[in-house]
Amino acid sequence: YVFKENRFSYEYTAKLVKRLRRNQSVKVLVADDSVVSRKFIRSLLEQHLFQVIEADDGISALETLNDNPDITLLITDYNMPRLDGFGLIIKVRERLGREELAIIGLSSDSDESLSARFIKNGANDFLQKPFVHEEFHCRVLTTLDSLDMVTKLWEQANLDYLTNVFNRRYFFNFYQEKLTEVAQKQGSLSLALLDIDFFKKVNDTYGHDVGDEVLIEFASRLKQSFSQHFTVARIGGEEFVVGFKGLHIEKAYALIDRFRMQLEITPIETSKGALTITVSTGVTEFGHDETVDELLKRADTGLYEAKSAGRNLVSI
Ligand code: GH3
Ligand code: MG
Ligand code: MG
Ligand code: MG
Repeated sequence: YVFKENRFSYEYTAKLVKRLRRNQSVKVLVADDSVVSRKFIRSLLEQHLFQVIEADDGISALETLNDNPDITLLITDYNMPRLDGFGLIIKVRERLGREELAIIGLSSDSDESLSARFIKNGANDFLQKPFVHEEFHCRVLTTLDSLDMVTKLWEQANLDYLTNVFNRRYFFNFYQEKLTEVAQKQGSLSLALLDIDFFKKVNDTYGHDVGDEVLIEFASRLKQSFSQHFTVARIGGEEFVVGFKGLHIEKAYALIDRFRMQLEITPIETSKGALTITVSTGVTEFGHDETVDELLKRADTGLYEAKSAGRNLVSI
């Protein structure tokens, strides 16, 4: 029998290189009270180029996770002082789901029920010590591969395919949660609904592909301007929203109006030349107990006014 994927084939090497490159960006936290065990696991992980952080018990593991939100894998021992492996993962899972952080439990304890209990409490996998190196690597890689897959699925479900900002589905599913949170904390939130002016004319004059180029660049500028602190989503063809959590309407208005002016004076480069694009926007502020739909409806009224008043305007 000839294996399709030959060890020395280009495809095999390419896959390996891709994995190693992925591993370099993966931070792994190893929680174990035994220094020897920690160093051993570190050396195994470092052979595969992972970044490794160590914690000597459950409590310090929690603190380390808090300080390093970019950790993607936790490998934890069972028996540890202060807080054991179960206590640790129960605490961790209150905050981080399986799609955010992968956990592999480890123990040299001979109790056969450990593995099932680890997984029931939120671990993705379990390894009995002592283990064969190859098994350790297989489990780590499989766990990370499935995390990657979940992330990809999540992105495909929630990001807009053309512009890579959040899509309509994300906005309607998740923004309600934000509103509830703001209402509970008596905070403020404003919402802007943006619609590109005469966009149909771009398509009609230059073709649909150029229309797409404009949408991509428009979204990228929105992202550049706002996504670090706020939510940017494409909810229709050439309609976008920016959710300004924490801002009253005056401030949101000022930010959006600055964006509007900047857009007007900075033409968008396309394959058919530079095009001057303008946008009309309705901005509104969240009143408590409102739904996303109600909020959006009011923003839409503002948008309609901005269009009627001549476009390239922001209306409250
Ligand atoms: P107004 O100033 O009143 O907003 O005029 P408008 O032409 O922008 O508005 P209208 O709603 O009539 O046109 C929106 C157009 O956007 C129509 C549709 O073909 C186009 N469109 C929607 N989605 C896409 C897309 O993904 N790519 C491209 N190229 N065009 C799209
Ligand atoms: Mg221990
Ligand atoms: Mg429109
Ligand atoms: Mg339009």
